[in-house]
Amino acid sequence: MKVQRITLREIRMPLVTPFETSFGRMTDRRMLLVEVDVDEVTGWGESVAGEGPFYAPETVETAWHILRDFIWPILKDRKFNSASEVWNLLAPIRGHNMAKGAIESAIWDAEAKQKGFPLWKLLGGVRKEIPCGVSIGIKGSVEELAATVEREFAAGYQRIKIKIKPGKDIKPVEHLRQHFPNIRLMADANSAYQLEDWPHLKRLEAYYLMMIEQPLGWDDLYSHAELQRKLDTPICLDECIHTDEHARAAIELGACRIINIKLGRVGGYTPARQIHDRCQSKQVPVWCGGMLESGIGRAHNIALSTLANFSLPGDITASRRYWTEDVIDPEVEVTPQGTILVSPGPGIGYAPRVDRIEKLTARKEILS
Ligand code: OSB
Ligand code: MG
Repeated sequence: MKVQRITLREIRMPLVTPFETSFGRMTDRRMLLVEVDVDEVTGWGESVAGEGPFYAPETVETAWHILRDFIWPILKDRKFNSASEVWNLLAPIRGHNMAKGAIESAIWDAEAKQKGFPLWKLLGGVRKEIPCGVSIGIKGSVEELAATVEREFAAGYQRIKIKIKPGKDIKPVEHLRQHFPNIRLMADANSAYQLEDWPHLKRLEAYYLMMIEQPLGWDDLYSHAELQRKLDTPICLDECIHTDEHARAAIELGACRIINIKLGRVGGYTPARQIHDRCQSKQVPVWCGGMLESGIGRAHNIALSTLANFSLPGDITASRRYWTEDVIDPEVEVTPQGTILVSPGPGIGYAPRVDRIEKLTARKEILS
């Protein structure tokens, strides 16, 4: 295999509803899409880097720079046997997982299309239907939050995750538990707390959450291990796990009991599968996180979620929850049972709508 050409595009789309987390409020998304031409076949990937370095250090700008100035020079004229080798080819570049993940996943899509296979089968997936949960941003009032939960639950979603931050934590969780005693509920703090806040976090245990996601520092495994010893509720790590080595350390230190795997955060399918396999061998369940992706990234998340140890509902939901019109055909839909039926089509199984993508493109660069 050889990459003949890479097309970078930045597209902009407004979110159907603004999304607020402990690190900020998002109303529009800027997304970097990567189109790769590999041996006459086209693959697509999406970088999950944000506009600013507030969830992780990378941004759309840094991902573009790394793809153009460092990744392309490595891949240009380079022959390889399969997409599974790309991660190692990129090893000289330290970090920048979101830039790597965008192109690595696009090359996997191209390989699957070349073989006439669905990508999930090429990856070794075993699930034809994946369980879905929703992630709900911080709301202005508990009533507004409860109304949103009511709607999402009625749509079939199997678990509800709410974003929390200091001052917007115990009350919303307590309110939801009073109104919805039986739903599968969890909270994501996106690193909004300090270890000293542990007695406060302990109060959340009265509401039997499935897990608390990333309560402490974005790169602080050690404090999470201390916190996990004080809590009965499982900690799930998101931001902290950017490599397989971090996953190993987190599990061995007891810093979490569940891991959220995001393709972009770890750098693509090769590291995502390594982390998945490691967790499976240690009986640590995983689920697939989301980053408010367009349909391209969403389709990749679905493929990843077919692996056996993705046993908990992920943050992968219908296109219409985010976009008035998505960039893929068909759009991602969720069944009334809160599942996504995995597409049997080749590659990612959803066709990029290139005409629509072109219309949304704010910037484009072809590397060949
Ligand atoms: O922490 O999981 C997170 C969105 C942007 C950045 C970080 C996170 C999120 C989400 C949204 O929770 C998940 C989604 O619906 O795509
Ligand atoms: Mg998270």
